[in-house]
Amino acid sequence: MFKAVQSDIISNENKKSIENLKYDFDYIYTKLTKQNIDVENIKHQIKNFQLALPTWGVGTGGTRFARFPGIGEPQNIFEKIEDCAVINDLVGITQKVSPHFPWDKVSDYKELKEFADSFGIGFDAINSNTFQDDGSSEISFKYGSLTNSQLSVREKAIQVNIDSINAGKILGSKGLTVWIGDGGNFPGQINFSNSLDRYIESMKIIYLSLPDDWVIYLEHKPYEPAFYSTVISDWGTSYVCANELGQKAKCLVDLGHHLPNTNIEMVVSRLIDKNKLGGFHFNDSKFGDDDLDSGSINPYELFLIFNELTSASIKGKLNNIAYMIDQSHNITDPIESLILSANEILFNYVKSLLVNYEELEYYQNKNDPIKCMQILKNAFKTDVTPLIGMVRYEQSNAIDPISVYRTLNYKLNKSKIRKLSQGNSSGIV
Ligand code: PSV
Ligand code: MN
Repeated sequence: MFKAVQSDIISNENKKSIENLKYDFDYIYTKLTKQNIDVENIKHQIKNFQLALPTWGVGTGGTRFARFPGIGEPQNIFEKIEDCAVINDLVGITQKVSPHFPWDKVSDYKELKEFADSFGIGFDAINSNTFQDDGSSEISFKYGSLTNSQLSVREKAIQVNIDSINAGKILGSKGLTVWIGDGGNFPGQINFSNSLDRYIESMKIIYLSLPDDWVIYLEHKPYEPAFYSTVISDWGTSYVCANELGQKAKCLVDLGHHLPNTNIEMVVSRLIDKNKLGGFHFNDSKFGDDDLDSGSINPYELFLIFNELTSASIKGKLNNIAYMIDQSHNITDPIESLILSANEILFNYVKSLLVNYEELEYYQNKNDPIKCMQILKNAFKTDVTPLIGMVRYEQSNAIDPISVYRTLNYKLNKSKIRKLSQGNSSGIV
């Protein structure tokens, strides 16, 4: 198997920080053990945590105003996988990549799978793109895809999804994520009822092509690109549709896809209780679907979401949850943003493992909000960096991934081989 980052580079860099790490680890080990927390078990959970990287996330993103491509940007899915392999070699929890078809152009899926295999990278959920086309065909997604009033357009959108499933079968994926941008910009433009009926009808046809061991993730979003109404606008609509489709249909929660002030952790709890939570697209935001780096604005929210997941998991209420990142890196080297985001997500997951949920429930039942808040805050304030660092050290990943990455001059080296991406027009990738 190829290593995107040579093992000796990582081990040499690790040598520089191991002494400090051991000191910090011993401290946290003793502290947590005194609180009756099984540190070995937490290390085990860290080793099992997996988070998929989006292929579109390793390219420089942009807004509708501009895009400023960075040097050494990946130009195709093969180069994107190479960048994802760099991240995985450093952090060790991102073994899978979530592609976007037909955004990612592939002529031979077998060749792609072999290439990814050679780096130890697998494929997570396939994202189907029916929110865009080049406008050259009369059968266009301009006025919607799966909900379009024209049967020919709906059929085309259904086919994109079936093609995505077929591609995913070759790649070893087990899921399809469907997000549609369908909606309207003007009151009266869209018949709310007819468009939802058409969505369900189209999705039922796609569902028939879904293998039994797959999950179809329904991703909702309140607005954008349509600014007046969106067909699958909220988790309630998503839940209703997932129920109509059947057991293999689950709801996907993208953290940016909620109206301001939505209590996302409560949405998560509701979906868990109804056995309809499928997975996440992690990112952070201040105003809307900003697609900022996970945990960069509101890490406490991330922690509270993981509290719901961890407490449900302890009660045996959680099935496989697909964790994915979905961000747009407009001004940073996407590799650095993804490393730090993977860290933030993992940190907050690990912090949720420190909460004593029995004790929390005891104080909830005693109606003691201060004690409840303290239990959560104490876990959130605990620095779990040494626990994660030690697991990384033991697994030959980087104790400090960003500093190792910077020693590689990776993008500068790649810029000699990869040409500067064309144009600085807007768009995600
Ligand atoms: C839409 O905003 C979204 O969150 C969907 O997941 C898309 O597939 C992704 O972003 C990429 O644009
Ligand atoms: Mn998303």
